[in-house]
Amino acid sequence: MISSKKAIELEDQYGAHNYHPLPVVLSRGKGVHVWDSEGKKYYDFLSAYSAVSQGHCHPRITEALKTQAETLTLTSRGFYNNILGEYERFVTTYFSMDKVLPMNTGAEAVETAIKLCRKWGYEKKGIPENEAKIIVCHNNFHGRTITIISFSNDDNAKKNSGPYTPGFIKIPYNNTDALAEILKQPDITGFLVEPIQGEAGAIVPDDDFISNAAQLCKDANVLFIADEIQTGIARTGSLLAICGDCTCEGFCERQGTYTQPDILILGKALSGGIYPVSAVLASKEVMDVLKSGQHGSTFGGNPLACKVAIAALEVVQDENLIQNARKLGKLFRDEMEKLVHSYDLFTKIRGKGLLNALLIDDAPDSDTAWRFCVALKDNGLLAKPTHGNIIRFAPPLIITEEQLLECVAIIRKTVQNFSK
Ligand code: IF1
Repeated sequence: MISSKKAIELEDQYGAHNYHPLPVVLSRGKGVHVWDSEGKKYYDFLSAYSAVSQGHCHPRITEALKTQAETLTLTSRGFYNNILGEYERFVTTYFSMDKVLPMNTGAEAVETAIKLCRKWGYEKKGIPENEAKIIVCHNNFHGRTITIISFSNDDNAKKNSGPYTPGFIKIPYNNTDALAEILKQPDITGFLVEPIQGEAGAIVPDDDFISNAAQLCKDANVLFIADEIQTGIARTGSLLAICGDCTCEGFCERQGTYTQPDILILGKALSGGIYPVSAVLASKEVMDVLKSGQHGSTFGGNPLACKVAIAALEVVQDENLIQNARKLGKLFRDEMEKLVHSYDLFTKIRGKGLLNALLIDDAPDSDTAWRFCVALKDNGLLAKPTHGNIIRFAPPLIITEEQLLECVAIIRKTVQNFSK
């Protein structure tokens, strides 16, 4: 196996420099742990941005992958296959939606949802051709394609990639008055929103923001589009973040303030990080505006992806990951609150379930959060800053209480020996 140093050199020489990774080279993962090329073990508190929620290399999911990989991996949609229909029934039932359009990456699914929403606007709502508008929120993150960055305010991802896609209106996040005002405008076809803004730093809106927003959209005949790519599938202590304060003890008894979206976008943990799988789910009325030849992708809905996704979702249900994320997320924030009160370096901990973020007391353009993550790495815990001075903490949802408390101890030990 090549050394970490050599691996970094190769990426530097032959790879695009579109990332700035923490200086660690991973070569193995199992459960909540990863190992670097020299064999050092770490807790993974990034979980590939919530994709590895079921833990690295979960045996049930890898077994599903291996078995299907030796049977039939890809047929294209030029033919039927014996797995897709089974998956479509499974995933629509799992999320109580009528129909699914299977894709591969999250950004692809977001683009699909935008296309679907616009088409519905023209063909069902009667919006004049090319006039449809979709409302989005400031500081959103929905991917990095040209259309998606067209409505981003992250200049780093946006600059010098115009001309931008028109037809999007930005409003402040967590502001139903601003939404209500914009909804008075004509030609609005959808509202695309993250139920919790992940990349912005685990921004949790008011408890009633999502349900109020969905109601306002319903009253205005506008599609409510939930991007649950990062917040969905048990990450925030409910099946979906739009479930609100879930109290389910079993699997999704639809308690709490569940808000049914018109379009639901999933990705990441839909495959447990084993394979790129994303999905757009919608009501029959919305999904049926797409006719043959109007959308799709070579790998979308391939048998391998479908089997992996079924296994990944079964793990979430069978291992009670919703309840574990809810319980251990609260424990993590309670323990971190003690550190916030004890150390000036920490100004705030926020989040829901096991999607949390720690605010570091320094300027967003400082390297303090980065240096703290490097110090955490040296102490055996991997995490990464989102924007500047915010560190995201998002372990796999299979983490145990004992492991979580060990990680809190690592964070405590690190801050005790850290100087700004
Ligand atoms: C990277 C950020 C997180 C997402 C939401 C769509 C997508 C994402 C809510 C697109 C993807 C990933 C992308 C990943 C880092 C990570 C990320 F830092 F980029 F912003 F999580 F916050 N909607 N988020 O979070 O899904 O096309 O990536 O499958 O390295 O770019 P994708």
